[in-house]
Amino acid sequence: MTEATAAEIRFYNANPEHADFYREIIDSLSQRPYRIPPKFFYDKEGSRLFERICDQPEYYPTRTEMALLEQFAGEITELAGGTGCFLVEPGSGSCEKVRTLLDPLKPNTYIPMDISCEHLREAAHGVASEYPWLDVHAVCADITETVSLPFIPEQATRVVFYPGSSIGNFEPLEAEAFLGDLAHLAGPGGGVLVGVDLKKDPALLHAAYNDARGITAAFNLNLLERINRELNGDFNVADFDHHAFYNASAGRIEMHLVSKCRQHVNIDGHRFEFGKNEHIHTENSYKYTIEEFRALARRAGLEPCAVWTDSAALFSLHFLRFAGSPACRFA
Ligand code: AVI
Repeated sequence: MTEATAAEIRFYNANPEHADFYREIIDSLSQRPYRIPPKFFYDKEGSRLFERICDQPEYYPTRTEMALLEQFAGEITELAGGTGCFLVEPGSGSCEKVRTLLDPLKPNTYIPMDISCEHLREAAHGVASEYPWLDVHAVCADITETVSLPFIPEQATRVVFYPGSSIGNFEPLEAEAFLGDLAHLAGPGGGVLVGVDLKKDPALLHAAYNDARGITAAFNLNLLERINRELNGDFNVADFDHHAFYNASAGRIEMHLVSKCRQHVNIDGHRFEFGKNEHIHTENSYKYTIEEFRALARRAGLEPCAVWTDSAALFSLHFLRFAGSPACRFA
């Protein structure tokens, strides 16, 4: 379904939300250990809480990546082949970071994509009204499923922007497959710009996922509230704790929801048992060294062109090309 709206965006709705959410929650809680995919964090409230996480002093990735984007927008534009590309942003969220690129990169069309339709619509309208010269085609879809973008002309240069280290929320093999999809989306001559959180002192990582104001805890627990709201669940949210820690051997932050007592929960007539201290594993956030990530990208069919990092080596920004594209000047 597509519709033109007053703020001059085009909105495509693949309607990803309800049916998938119901099926995947019931399936996930029908197996032990319990595990729910992190993509379900992002209903309207979850998206709002995630934006608040990004503003917390302990959560360094957002401000560090923004500074890198501002500092290197000129080089990024050069690598993108100059102005006039079709800029695709899977998982665009609030569309904040892309604003650092729009003036220097001057894309022909911006294509934000997100699973949270309402949030996407608002964010896309915001971009369209702030940048009246820009065509905005918003696509509401689950980006982990195959999505086609037939409105991009065959000969257009495509740049795929995937910031925020969301790549870290995939298991490494899934990340490789997903990067392979991004490589094909960019195609020969196109580019993929990816933000990747770096391995670092575990104390900094621990603090980033256990902020003092409890916003990350609220974000994690909102998953249970969402199940109650949308799937007729009866989780007593106060009977669960947020638990986040760095698993050094796996190179990832893990987030869990821990049952404080023995209890059972009903979701639309399905009954699920929880022992005291039993966990629902809700997210992994993998951290990579620059070389680990470059190796992953190469396996996905992408050639590393450039990488930028901050002086404290907290975060990295990679520009990659479809393997077989003309050589990268910054390689
Ligand atoms: C979206 N993603 C990259 C965030 C992360 O850091 O893994 C999600 C998040 N979870 C807790 N805090 C932030």
